[in-house]
Amino acid sequence: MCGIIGYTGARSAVPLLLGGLRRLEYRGYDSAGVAVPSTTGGPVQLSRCQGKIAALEASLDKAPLAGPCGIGHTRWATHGKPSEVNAHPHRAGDVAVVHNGIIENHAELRARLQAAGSHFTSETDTEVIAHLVAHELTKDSDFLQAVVRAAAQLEGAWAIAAVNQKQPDTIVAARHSAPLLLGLGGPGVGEDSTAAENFVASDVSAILQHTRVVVDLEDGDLARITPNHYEVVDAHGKPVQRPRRRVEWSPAAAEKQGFRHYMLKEIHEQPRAIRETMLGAGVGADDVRFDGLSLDVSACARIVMLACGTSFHAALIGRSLIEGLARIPVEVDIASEFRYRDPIVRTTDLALAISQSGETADTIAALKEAKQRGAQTLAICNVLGASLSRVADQVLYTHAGPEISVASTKAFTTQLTMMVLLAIHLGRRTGHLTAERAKALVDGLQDLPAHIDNLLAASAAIRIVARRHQGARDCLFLGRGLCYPVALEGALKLKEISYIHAEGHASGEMKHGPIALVDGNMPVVVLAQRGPGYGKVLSNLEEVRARGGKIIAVATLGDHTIGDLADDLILVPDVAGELQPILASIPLQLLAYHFADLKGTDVDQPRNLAKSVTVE
Ligand code: HGA
Repeated sequence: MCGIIGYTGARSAVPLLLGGLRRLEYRGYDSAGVAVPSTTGGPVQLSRCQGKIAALEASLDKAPLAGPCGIGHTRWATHGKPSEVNAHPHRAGDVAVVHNGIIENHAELRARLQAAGSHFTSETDTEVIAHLVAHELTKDSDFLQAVVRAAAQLEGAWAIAAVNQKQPDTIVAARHSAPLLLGLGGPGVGEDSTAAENFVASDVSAILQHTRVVVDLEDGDLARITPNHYEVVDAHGKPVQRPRRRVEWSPAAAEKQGFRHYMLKEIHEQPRAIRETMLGAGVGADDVRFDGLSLDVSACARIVMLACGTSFHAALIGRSLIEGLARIPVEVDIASEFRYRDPIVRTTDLALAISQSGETADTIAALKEAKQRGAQTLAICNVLGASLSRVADQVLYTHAGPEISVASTKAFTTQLTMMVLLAIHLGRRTGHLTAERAKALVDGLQDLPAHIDNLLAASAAIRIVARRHQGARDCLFLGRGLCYPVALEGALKLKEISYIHAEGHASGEMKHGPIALVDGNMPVVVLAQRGPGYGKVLSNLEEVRARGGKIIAVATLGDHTIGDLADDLILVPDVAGELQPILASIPLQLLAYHFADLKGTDVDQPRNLAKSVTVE
């Protein structure tokens, strides 16, 4: 959510901080700011703005801040409205702090600090951190240990970066239930450094241009960086060793590469991304091995899937796939609900958490809960080394590459691909999936990238459909069976980026309520793939038509019946039922994209949203 970057070295900090913040802006974008220790004495210099990074850049153009060390932040407000005074960094005494997360005991800390004479200027929970550190520095000038003592008083979640005017080349960072890593620069290590330098960031994409060598902080860790040195300590201030890691994602993968929006680029990356998912899984002729995965399938009585948002929709599809192909019972839970309903978890359960970023706070908390109650744990995520991978016993990576657009596309279809692969893997081991059927599915998977390329070629035609319904204020999405969650996801995508009110329903549920909404102004997107239930979908279409609704049908190539019932028709190649959700998702992504683009919304950074929801 909020993005954090810090730099200390020989170069001017502000351009590096702004470059990093631009790459992080997708995480949160209601305000931004930087803090740079002064090179001429005086307090740490601040520049903060409400709105996007462009506003901060404009303000820094007018009033530049000089110095070779600094911290920057792009905010997604949780405590206090988006405004300049609530924007980070927050300053107290010699200290300035940026923070991602929520300090749950901020009210009592604020009261205590105010009683001791601290003067607060913002409504945020974050400001207490700055005052606590400043207060601790009055007892002992060791900056790192002051943050250790301050952090020990916090409850909640935080990734923090702090600077101190008294040690102007030093940044202290702390991580507790929110992502943070160090980036190591300097000659021979960094991508472009000629002198000693180091970084801290909430997301590797912020620093990838400058270094690929990172140190992942563990929960509870704190770190001190100077241009020449870094050290990591645990929550008690005792030194700990954390390994270095080389990041293989190229900076180009996080650029728009000529596409108008990241979302459009990521939609077009799906053929490649799905190939990568399969390569990573070890797909054989009639089996999927997942080298390194060891699940005792015979001991697994049930799978409990935990996820939020788009990943939750992938989980719903995964449930049908695994139950269908492996005959293992599966339950799906919204991660944010799971731990608050005193769930029944047994040691024979496998808890499977799904999250693109692997940083989704609700999903991490739910998986921890399941683990604590004795379940085996497995995670599916996209980002290597993410927090979820450290909570789960085992991890499957989707290898979709960086997803920058807030609205998820390639992360979803690669999750669906992973669900098919996992269902094949499990089905072969429970003995319910024959080699012949597995081979047909594997062959079908191999054909998907080419099918998706063909669907992407229909983007212009889908734009025409979106243009025809451009005035719509509401939209209904209907699907059956495996395509019911696709309808949910289609509706989510449309509302996220176009702000058109959209609802997804199981087709059979329409007559139990949603049909009351249907009129001549209401486009109804119907997933009408051939297969079981097709006849019933046709009946649903008739019901919509009878009420004057406008039908956009997503149907199977070669279907000559449906054209007479639909106002607009989008055809999808005929593939095995298990693979239909992947293909059916593509036109819905394009439809949402074109609706939003025609309306002129901020497609990649839709209002009120942020990528990677690291607060509960
Ligand atoms: N609680 C802080 C930081 C918000 C955050 O981490 N969002 O993801 C604030 O409201 O400023």
